[in-house]
Amino acid sequence: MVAQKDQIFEHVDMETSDWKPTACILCECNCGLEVQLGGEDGRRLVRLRGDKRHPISRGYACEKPHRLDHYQNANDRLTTPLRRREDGTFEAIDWDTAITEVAARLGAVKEAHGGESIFYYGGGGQGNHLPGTYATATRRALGSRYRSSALAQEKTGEFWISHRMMGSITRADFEHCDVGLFLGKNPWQSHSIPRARVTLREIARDPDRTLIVVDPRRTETAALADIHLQVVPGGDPWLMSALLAILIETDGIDHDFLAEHAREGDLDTVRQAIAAVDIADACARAGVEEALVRQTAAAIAGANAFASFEDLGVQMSPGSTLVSYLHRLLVFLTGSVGKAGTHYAPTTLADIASGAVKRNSPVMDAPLVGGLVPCNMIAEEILTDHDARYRAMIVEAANPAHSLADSQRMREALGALDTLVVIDVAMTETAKLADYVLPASSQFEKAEATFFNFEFPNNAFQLRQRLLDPVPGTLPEAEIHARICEALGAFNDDDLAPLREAAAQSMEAYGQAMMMRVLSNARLAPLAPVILYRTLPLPDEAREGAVLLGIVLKAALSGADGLAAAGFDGPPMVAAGKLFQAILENPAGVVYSKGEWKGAGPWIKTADRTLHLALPDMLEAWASTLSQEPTRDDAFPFVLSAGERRSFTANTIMRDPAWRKKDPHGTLRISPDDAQSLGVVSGDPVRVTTKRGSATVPAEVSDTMRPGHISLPNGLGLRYPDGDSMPATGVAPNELTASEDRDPFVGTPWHKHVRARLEAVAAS
Ligand SMILES: Nc1nc2c(c(=O)[nH]1)N[C@H]1C(S)=C(S)[C@@H](COP(=O)(O)OP(=O)(O)OC[C@H]3O[C@@H](n4cnc5c(=O)[nH]c(N)nc54)[C@H](O)[C@@H]3O)O[C@H]1N2
Ligand SMILES: Nc1nc2c(c(=O)[nH]1)N[C@H]1C(S)=C(S)[C@@H](COP(=O)(O)OP(=O)(O)OC[C@H]3O[C@@H](n4cnc5c(=O)[nH]c(N)nc54)[C@H](O)[C@@H]3O)O[C@H]1N2
Ligand code: SF4
Ligand SMILES: [Mo]
Repeated sequence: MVAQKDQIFEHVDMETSDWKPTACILCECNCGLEVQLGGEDGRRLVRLRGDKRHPISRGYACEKPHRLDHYQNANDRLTTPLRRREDGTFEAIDWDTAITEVAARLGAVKEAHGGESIFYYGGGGQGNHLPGTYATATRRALGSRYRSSALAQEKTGEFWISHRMMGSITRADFEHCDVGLFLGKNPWQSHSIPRARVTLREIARDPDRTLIVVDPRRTETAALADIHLQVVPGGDPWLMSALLAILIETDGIDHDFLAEHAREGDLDTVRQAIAAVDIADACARAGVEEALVRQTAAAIAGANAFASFEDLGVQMSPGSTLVSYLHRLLVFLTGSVGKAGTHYAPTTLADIASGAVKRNSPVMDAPLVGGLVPCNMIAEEILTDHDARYRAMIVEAANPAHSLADSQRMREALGALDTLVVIDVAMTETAKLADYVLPASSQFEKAEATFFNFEFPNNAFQLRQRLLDPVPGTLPEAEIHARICEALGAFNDDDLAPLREAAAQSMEAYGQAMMMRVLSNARLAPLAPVILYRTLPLPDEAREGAVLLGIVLKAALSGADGLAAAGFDGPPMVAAGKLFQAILENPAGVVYSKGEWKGAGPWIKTADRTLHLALPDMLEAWASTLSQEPTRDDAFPFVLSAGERRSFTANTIMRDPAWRKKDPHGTLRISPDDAQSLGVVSGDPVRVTTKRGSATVPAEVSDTMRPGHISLPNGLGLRYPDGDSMPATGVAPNELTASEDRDPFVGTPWHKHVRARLEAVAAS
């Protein structure tokens, strides 16, 4: 096998091959992989490589999935349900006991305080979104109304702004852009766009294309860029202001596009707001040369196709929602929607990226973007004597005791619940606090999929099939939720019998029975996911895909664009049947939607079908930000980015530190100037202190860092068994963060902007 450093293009004849199709579970790209199983028991993922047949990744894979066996065969896999004893230790219990007691405990909470006091967190990580779909049945059976997930500490600001301005989210086509901008994003390491390194290299190499990166660190992506705006941490609102002001000053906006699509009067309102920007002052505050900002504005204004992507560097920094707004102004003012190489609204199968606000949270009255409670408020919604507080929680495929701000407070909140149920594959930081831990089969021991399907013009979905039998003692989430719903008495065999009979006749009969007996029955409709799972006859290796029949039907009924063009045509039932069949028949992924670039019009889904450029609350926040003096805190002179994506980080999916081929301890990156003032060299221990906590970590002196800026990696500080001990590797970033440091609009955290101080520690 000839393996290049970060991608493998090799053809394989599936008919005769022992390479099996699957996908990478370590980031949202979910690149298609092929795997060879081996080892003494045949259960090791011995060789992995990119799968050329995957419609989006087309053979691409980075360095991380080659070591996925550290996930599948980790030493801390759970193999039996656990119940907490009075003294805080756990005892193993059988599944029947576990399900009966979990249903009884949650049922009692519902009885005493109402089902809405049962909170649901998670539902899926980077590689597994089916648990969350089955959990909707359990939630409905319990009457649970409030939920959240990691999206409510990163993307809700962007979704909310996009929804208000355009009525839909946007993504960008970097493959065909001639000017590409990454704002607080390091795709070389974090990916999020297909085949990231290939695409980045192509843009960088081509003299006619321009790669622009806004980042305080000279990241791997910034090092490739034509223009690197090395902004001061938190300086983005000023930088974006300057860019917009230069665009207006130089008349770099797309008048035709705006005349056609912008709401009447909005452009004038926005122009007035921009007129208040003092360009030189804004550049100075952002810490970037005005000449470079002018060069950037000229490149963007002159682009045939401008693509851009904002991520955690701005979404987890002060002014995050404002920056999401200013970023969209840049996209819309330059008319960068609706042509190849610009922005588009993806056709998704399941709506995981909604920006709509339909109600507020019960205690803090916070607006719930996409129905999600802001993560930084969850502890506050528990640690109160408010009647409507959350009393119980189900956490599934997430690790909030580690991943949410202020771990100390999060532990306190989880401890204050009447009942905490955790569904996971490993004994995580959150599982350790649970009353019941339910062990899930791994993502290679069941059928799995994600709804991170955001591509255009061809959009693909992959139902990965089961590669291995479940480890004894574990169950797929579909089975866990079906059993909980049964134990709650939500449905019984009599409800299922007609569906089973219909299934024995034909798919048509089954579809009819589903429509007549389940979807039009108020009691059973909410349980459709687990009823599908219990009754749809599927081969073992695809069994957990049952819920997708409901999901594709919903997509077909809502008239999702592009399904017919991809061959899934006919009335909704027929189209859905064809698509479901295709999903089962193409375990390496299938194109479910094909589109064409037709201008911005079809994607503008606001009520009046215009782009809303002037959002009064954002204009107000902008004006007040521009008039603010930069804040300083001499007690905490550094800005810590707590949770950087590096070569071997993958949230907390990979717990085994032996996985990491680079940076084994998770260093603190610091600029040469700061290291010199502190008197430290690479490898020396330093103590980093914030208002919430303190940790000691080896320094890595790096000329990629701006003075005053330091960073720690994401996903470290996990304890993992090593013989009889459970040592921790690296620093858990959220021991250092505070939940009140969050965006005023949507409550997203400022994890990339944590005030800190540093001291050298004498090596012992
Ligand atoms: N290797 C790896 N890849 C991953 C993940 C992983 O854990 N490991 N996680 C996945 C997930 S869940 C996500 S959400 C994405 C996140 O992907 P990214 O957002 O790219 O990840 P980060 O490294 O957290 O932050 C990006 C950059 O923001 C910069 N930054 C810090 N402060 C500021 C600022 O004030 N302004 C600007 N403009 N930039 C700033 C940092 O220097 C950093 O380079 O990555 C995904 N991909
Ligand atoms: N300070 C700081 N905090 C951050 C960030 C940061 O940059 N800085 N980044 C944030 C971001 S963007 C994200 S997305 C979150 C991620 O944080 P979380 O949403 O908490 O998710 P993960 O760390 O990915 O944890 C996934 C969990 O799923 C479990 N798991 C794996 N496979 C299965 C399975 O098949 N079934 C079940 N039931 N469980 C399984 C894993 O063991 C793990 O416990 O972290 C956030 N926290
Ligand atoms: S980590 Fe992300 S980019 Fe790398 S192979 Fe996995 S899915 Fe693809
Ligand atoms: Mo994320």
